[in-house]
Amino acid sequence: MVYVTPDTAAVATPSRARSLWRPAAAGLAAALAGLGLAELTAAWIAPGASPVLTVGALVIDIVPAGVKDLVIGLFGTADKIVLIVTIVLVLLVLAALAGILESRRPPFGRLLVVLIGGIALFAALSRSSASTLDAVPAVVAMGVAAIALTLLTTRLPRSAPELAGAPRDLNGPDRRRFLVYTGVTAGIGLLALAGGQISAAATRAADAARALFTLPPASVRQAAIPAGASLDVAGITPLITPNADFYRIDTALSVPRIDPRDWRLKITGMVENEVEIDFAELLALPLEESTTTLACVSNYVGGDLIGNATWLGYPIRELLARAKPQTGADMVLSRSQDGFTAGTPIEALTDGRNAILAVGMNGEPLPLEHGYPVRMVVPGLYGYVSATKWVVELKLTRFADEQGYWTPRGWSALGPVKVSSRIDVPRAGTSATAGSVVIAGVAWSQHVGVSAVAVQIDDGPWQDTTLADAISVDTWRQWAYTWTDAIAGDHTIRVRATDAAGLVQTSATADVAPDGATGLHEISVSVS
Ligand SMILES: Nc1nc2c(c(=O)[nH]1)N[C@H]1C(S)=C(S)[C@@H](COP(=O)(O)O)O[C@H]1N2
Ligand SMILES: [Mo]
Repeated sequence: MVYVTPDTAAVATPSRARSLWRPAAAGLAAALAGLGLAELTAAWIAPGASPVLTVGALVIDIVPAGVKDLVIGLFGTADKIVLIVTIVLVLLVLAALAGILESRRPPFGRLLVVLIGGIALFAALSRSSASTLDAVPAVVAMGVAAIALTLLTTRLPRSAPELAGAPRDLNGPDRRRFLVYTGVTAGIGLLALAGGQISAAATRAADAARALFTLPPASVRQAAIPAGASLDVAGITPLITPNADFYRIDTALSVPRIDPRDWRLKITGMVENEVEIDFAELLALPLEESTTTLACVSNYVGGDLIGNATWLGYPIRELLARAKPQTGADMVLSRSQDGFTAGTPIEALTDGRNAILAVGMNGEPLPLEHGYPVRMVVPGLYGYVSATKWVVELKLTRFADEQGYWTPRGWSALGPVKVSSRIDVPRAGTSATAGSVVIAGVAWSQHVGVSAVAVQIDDGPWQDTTLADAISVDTWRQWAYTWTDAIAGDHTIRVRATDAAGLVQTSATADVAPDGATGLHEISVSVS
């Protein structure tokens, strides 16, 4: 057989482009076939090991926090789609390169394929919940792509006659055969890719159906929410965040899908008795309802990575009491099915607050993306050190010995929520009509409680606002203030909360890392 040689490209300028695009197309088709069959395999036998998603998870794990924050800032919640599209684009560029390499310097194209496959294999197996089955999609990708690449590049139309000055018939049998092979290979890849998506969607639908089971009634009901806890102000954040609007933060590219019949929680580590409990046993315990505001440490001042829900669950302290922690243990390292961990002080789980293993959220089973079937909710602590979703293990240990997922990545081992407040109306940057303008929002200091909220207009004095009734110290409180003499012009409005311990929200700004943002939420409004 005759390969397109670098000499061909160098000498025969008109055929140079042709001599590049055909091998590139061969590489692309080989990659599509490999990727498609690998994604299909993943959807069938290893739902957690989709090569694109596991490589994406690897990227999330290794990129520096600063880059992550930048990307989240740029693309908001589209960040995962952007990541997946980027991975696919990089793959396609490398695939074209592999085709060109293989046509000129075999076997370097195949070596590149093996290298890419090796990265996918590493990504699949480095997940903490990885099983040997998870290696299969990456191996399929590597094998299929390498074989397809070899077959296609050895069927490239011969270019020697072009070099000899006698251009081939470009519609000749070699070219047609090459096009057919390439087209069929790419077609198989696309069909497999589509099949994988359909199969994954079917799994998702089945899991959603399973999630529609009926929750048992609460043994301890949440005390009725006082009527005065909600202020009648248009545009204010609702007191209870609907599940569909609840912020979502996690490191999981594909939501873990746990069959509740398979779910088990183990309490391990520094305990007298290891405890294991399954889902039916958990549901049979006296479940309690409690309303708790959950906040993310990455919530910047004025941001919306915070939500308030009524959770149904079982107190973690009761299960810890069964396990009998040994003296010296000061941390519960909770682990999710997908490997995320959070280190929570035992104190916060046993001091009587509503620290629960939650199964329900606002009257529904936990939505899949909020931790179905079981997650932790601990009032007073940021989610990254307490709110493990898809939780499967509680390990009693010591802060001196172990760290939760985010701690080695630049976040504090301890994450108590900081007192903060936010202006929801008027919306930042909007205009208002001169005269009477209602300013309103929410303020929080979980497990301490909010005792006062004040606003400042331009550089005027701080004015006390009207606080709605509290549900409990664990939830945010709405507040409102009527600005009676708003005059035309541009104005700045600031808000400041004071917690029940007398701590006034600081105006000193701090970044979200390592333990939560500080500063005052400030908006600009133009009055006309
Ligand atoms: N399994 C798992 N649980 C997790 C996380 C995660 O990445 N994986 N992120 C935590 C963080 S940082 C936050 S703020 C809360 C968010 O919970 P939500 O998505 O239900 O709002 O979940 C916590 N629990
Ligand atoms: Mo978070």
